[in-house]
Amino acid sequence: MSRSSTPAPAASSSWSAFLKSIASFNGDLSSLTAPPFILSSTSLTEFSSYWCEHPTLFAAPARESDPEKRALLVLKWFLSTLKQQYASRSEQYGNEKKPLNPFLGELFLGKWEDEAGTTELISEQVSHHPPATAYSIVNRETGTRLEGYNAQKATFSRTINVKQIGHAVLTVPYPDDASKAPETYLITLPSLHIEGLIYGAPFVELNSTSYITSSAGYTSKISYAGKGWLSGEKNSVSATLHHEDNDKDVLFNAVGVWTKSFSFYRGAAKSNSPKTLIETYDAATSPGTQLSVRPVEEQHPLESRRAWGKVAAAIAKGDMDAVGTEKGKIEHAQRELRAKEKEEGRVWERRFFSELAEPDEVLTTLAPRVGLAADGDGDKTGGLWRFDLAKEKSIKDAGEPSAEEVAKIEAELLGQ
Ligand code: HC3
Repeated sequence: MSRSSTPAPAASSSWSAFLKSIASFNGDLSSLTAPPFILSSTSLTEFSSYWCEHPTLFAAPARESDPEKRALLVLKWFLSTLKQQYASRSEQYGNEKKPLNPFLGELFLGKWEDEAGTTELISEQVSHHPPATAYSIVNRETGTRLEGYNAQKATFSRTINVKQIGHAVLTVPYPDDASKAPETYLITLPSLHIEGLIYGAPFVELNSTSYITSSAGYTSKISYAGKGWLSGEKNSVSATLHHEDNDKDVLFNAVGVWTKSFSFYRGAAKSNSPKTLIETYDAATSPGTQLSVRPVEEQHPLESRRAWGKVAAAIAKGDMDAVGTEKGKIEHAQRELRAKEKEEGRVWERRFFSELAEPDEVLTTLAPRVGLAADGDGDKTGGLWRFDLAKEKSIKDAGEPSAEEVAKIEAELLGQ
């Protein structure tokens, strides 16, 4: 559906009903009943891959030894992820759809292979009520690791406004010096709202501010604005980078449009000139690396594309009865499983992530600088989640599940 065209008559009436319904919804996006034509067959667990469309930019800070330049490279990588995260699904026409709401334990696994080496992604739905997705992305060549989790809290006022809850932690080793403790960067997530709803052509605009602060003392403050917000161009971004010892001394700044190009300058924005320009990053001419995902038939039964395969096929055919039936099977099996667990006094064992019982050192030291709760907002995300290397090892050691195990999982967890 293009932004210039209005929805077809049948779609148009269900769209009006949808608009009416969102004006009074309860803040849980997964409970939104969207009309069929706005349903996506992609699950939210897949969105974790958006952090690493450019593995070379992701791994670049670990190849640099100067702390100030490392912090700037982290900012560059972060800004480069925005286009994929927030605009890749609807850049031109405004057709942001409603993603599939992952079931507890759903997985999305993949890897990128390019000049940065192998970079692996593990994404897992670690909570269903409230919905929260955790992820780990590791570049094997440099040891750079990103881990995090996120949930969304939505409110309605003029449009859908989404506050992202959660954070990410980037661990960046020093090049050729294993004795030096890696740096950690705490990354907060921007708020967003949906534009174009009234025209039946939704797309994401970012707003407010997010931060990246590091154990070496560098903090980036990133501000987002859109058309109609302040006075700016659609998808405007500006950022400053300072050291905590002197927050008035802006070491670098960046300015531009996150879907197009942005430039990095030395010093504060007021002195930006060709002389202070360091480089310009052009999102449009920076092709990303394709994530590779195993063929569906080789995937673990809880992997997203395999588990939702029948639902996705029904969405593609526009067969809404089949969508309802197939989704219903998974939802029913999941409800049964939760009831059984409750009865037996058990909880679902997450495969790759564990809930942190102790206060997290990264959060304790860095969260106060950027207004994050030191408990990682675990009460709103079903827990404070961290990647569990021991679990990853035991899964690797155990190897692939047998045909009997696959059939059991499909029956008990997915109702297949
Ligand atoms: C709000 C959103 C779901 C959440 C998406 C998140 C925040 C997920 C984590 C990623 O790292 C970044 C990200 C990008 C886009 C966010 C989605 C945009 C729209 C979607 C809503 C649930 C859909 C609302 C339905 C409709 C029809 C209005 O588009």
